[in-house]
Amino acid sequence: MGQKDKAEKGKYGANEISVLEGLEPVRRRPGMYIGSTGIEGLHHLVWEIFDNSRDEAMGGFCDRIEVTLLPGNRVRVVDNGRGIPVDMHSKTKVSALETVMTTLHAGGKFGGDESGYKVSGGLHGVGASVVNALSIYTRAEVHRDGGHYVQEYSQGKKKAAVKKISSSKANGTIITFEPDQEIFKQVKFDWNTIVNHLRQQAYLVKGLRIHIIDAREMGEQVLTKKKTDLDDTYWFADLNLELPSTTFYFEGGLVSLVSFYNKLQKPIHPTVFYVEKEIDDVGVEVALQYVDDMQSRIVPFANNIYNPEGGTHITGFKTALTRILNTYGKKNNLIKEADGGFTGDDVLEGLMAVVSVKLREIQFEGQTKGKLGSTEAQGAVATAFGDAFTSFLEENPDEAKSIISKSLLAMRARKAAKAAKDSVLRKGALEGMTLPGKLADCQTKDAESAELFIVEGDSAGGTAKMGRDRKTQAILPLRGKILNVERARLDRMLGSEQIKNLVIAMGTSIGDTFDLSKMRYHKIIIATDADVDGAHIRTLILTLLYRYFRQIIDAGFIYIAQPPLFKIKKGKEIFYAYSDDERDRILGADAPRLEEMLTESAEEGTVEEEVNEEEEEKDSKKPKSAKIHIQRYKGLGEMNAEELWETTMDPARRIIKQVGITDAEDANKVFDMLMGSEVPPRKSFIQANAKYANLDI
Ligand code: 0RA
Repeated sequence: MGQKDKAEKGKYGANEISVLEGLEPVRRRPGMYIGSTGIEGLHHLVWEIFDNSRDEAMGGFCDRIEVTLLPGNRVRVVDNGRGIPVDMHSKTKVSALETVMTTLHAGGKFGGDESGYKVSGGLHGVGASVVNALSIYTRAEVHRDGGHYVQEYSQGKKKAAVKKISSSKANGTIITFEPDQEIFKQVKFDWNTIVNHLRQQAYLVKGLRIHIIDAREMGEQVLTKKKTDLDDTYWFADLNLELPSTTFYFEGGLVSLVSFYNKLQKPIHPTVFYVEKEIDDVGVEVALQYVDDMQSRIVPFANNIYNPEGGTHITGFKTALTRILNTYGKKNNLIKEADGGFTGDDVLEGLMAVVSVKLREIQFEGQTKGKLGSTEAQGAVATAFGDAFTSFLEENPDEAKSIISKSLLAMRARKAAKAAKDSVLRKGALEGMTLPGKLADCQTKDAESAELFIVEGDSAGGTAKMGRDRKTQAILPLRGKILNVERARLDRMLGSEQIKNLVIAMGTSIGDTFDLSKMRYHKIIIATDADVDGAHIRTLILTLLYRYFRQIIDAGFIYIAQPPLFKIKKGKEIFYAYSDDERDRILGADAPRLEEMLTESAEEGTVEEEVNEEEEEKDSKKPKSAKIHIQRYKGLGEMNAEELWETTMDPARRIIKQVGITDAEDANKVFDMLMGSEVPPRKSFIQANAKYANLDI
């Protein structure tokens, strides 16, 4: 259930709740309420129940929460808050507890609750009914008003009325639930997922103690026996059960979180900056510390929900940070006139920050809660953080100096990188260079008929040299590995031997002295393998051309080779297939059977299978077909010189695709994406996009 729904319903008191819906919609469309019925949705149930207790803690009514994984897929969440009210609701004539647990959107104020924290006040228990609806068993226990009250449910329906089972001096709520296997694909809670989520929550609510216990391996009766001598809202954590368990308690809140993140780092100033302030109804909390590192990390939360894509609060934070460091630096003569000023990126280097906002009405951008959209957060963070950070710098001049020095360092590095790049691009950087030794040039000096094949790897390069028409075709092998290693910065690549080789071979020079008329080949043909590395190298070359040699693309000089994927021998005849479809067309009636064999052993690379001729003969309707032999090419290196010539290089028979500016533009975008630090998305992206479109034959 979204925070927005909670917030909206929060405007109504218990007696004013007009729309009390049953829980059927939740069971009909669980995804709408918990995101999915997969592993994430399953854990969402725990978060929903936990959030209710956490909200109670944020209101200052509770300082301890315990989450236990029980045998039989049950989860038990205990808090020592006020307890969900159990008194009669004047309109529905049922216990407020029952209303909270069995009706949708029942998040009104109960028992005159005016005191809660603005985010949580009066919004309690909203998600509980959703969890209840999706559980085959739920038990709600409340310790409140001198009694211990209990009600049980199945699939959101109560089994009986709320019952007082004993007296109790305690206060608090215990919810035990067992997810319904009819709803969830797999009911298996993940210990690490739960621990990581709850650790983060412990940091966000300072002073809150959170116990997590894994009692899944323990007999239920042991737990029941042990409880007798304890307080009614009993804590398994106090029972010495010798179970896997962990407790989180961070007095420092976000300051502790920043210190935790920086545990393995070298801070460049001792104090973790911290501010907590409310501006125009927006609660703002920021903690930060700079470390001796190039990376930066800003961790954003809105109403304690992590926002991996940032949003308005982060925009406000970054703007204020840049402005304030510039103002302070200039005012105190730490930034010289000639330095200009810090950019947004300069002040981020080495920064570790947590930004957390609390809003009454929360809006996210897009489908997920990944990005905060609430506009008021931007100004509130900028003001609250800005004022406090200015004071911090003024009160701690030594720390201020360290931070400014760090940003100055980043700024100078940025300027040096730009100067280095400019100097490569400057007049004559490549002048007087001789043609690279790696290049096997062609004989003709007539650029119009000359072609340059860029081939992946020395071995394919060797084959291409043997297979080519040396009169018009030049070969430049590129080593794939180097390009991968040096992918970090394009401008740095211009310093790489391999890229230099390519630029010198083309003859046009680069930057100010670029001259299209000096182009030595009017066809540059990129021939990389049909795999991930090949796609990567192709992207890199296209990006380089897009950024520094756009005129060459516009002139139509760039092509991509299209080697065949299969070689098919039918008796004495040889066919090459450039796609799966084409392979099937060539195979004709034999296709289905071969398809099977291919997919079975495709992982091994080369597949060589023959159709069983005896089986063929059994099928009397079909004429006896010839012996069939099929080979899948994974790379150019698998072909011999003759095959490479016939299929990929011979102008009369080959297929090549001309690269247009939009292809290069796309490559440029992909290149930017590939620079991200996460490997799996990069890899899958390349794999998904490794095929070409629009073939010119
Ligand atoms: C409504 C009103 C009050 C507390 C709660 C709900 C409440 C809900 C949950 C759910 C889990 N733990 C909870 N603890 C409290 C306040 C009633 C009052 O004013 O005393």
